[in-house]
Amino acid sequence: MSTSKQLLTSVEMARFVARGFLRLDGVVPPEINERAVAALEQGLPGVPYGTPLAEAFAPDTFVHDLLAVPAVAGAVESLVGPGPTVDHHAVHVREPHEGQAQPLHGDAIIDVRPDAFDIQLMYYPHEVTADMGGTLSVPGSHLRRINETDVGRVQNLRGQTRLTCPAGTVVVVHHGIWHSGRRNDTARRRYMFKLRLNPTVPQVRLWDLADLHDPAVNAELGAWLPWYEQATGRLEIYNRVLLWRALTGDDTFDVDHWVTRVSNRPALRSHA
Ligand SMILES: O=C(O)CCC(=O)C(=O)O
Repeated sequence: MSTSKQLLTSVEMARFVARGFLRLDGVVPPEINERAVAALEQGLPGVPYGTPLAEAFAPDTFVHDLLAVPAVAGAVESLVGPGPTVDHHAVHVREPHEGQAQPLHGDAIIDVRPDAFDIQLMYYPHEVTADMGGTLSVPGSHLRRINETDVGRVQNLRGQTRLTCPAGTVVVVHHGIWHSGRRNDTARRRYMFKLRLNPTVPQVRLWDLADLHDPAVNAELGAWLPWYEQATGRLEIYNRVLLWRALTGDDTFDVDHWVTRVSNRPALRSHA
């Protein structure tokens, strides 16, 4: 296994900005997964809010080794930069034959920061099959700001995904993504370890910029998702442009002139 960080490409960053998540399937080696399952069964000690990530987990813990996996380290650095702090972590269990699912929710009250976001790592140390209560999420929902479970009455949205994955999968999500743990119809506990990280640096041009001008970046940022309404869905694209401008420092970037048009405020000229 390579030990260096694998930074995200611009196309991957644009996909994250558009969809609110990034899947890293099976990137964590079996040895770490086995230690993780044993640790999650026991429960993990808490970490005070704001602890520097580098100090939060001792070198002999699975979390320390999880964060050193090059694909994970590269995604974290690309999205929140060096030196993030721990917001909180949690062990999410879907109990065997629990009989119910969680309501759809976002892990945030309405959060209108235009130029900063937190990430959450969702780590699945064992395989998650279709009947095991994999996390349901709604691609492209992260910029539709909601207040926690206020969307709990929503049952199904076109394009939602219910996670199935191999052992050792990490899904990195924007803090605003709508999601819920589903019903586990198996006899086995389903574990997921969640770690929320706060940036401590401006989230500007932190990834591998080699493909910044690849047309695929624009295609990702303009992608229409199946649950978007004809009119309101336009606001998702608009908000992606604002976030991409913040992340790149390029305040001329646009998709279809939408942000440029409404930012146009010619200054009054003084007449001599
Ligand atoms: O258990 C799951 O799949 C998701 C749980 C979760 O992320 C939450 O409760 O916020």
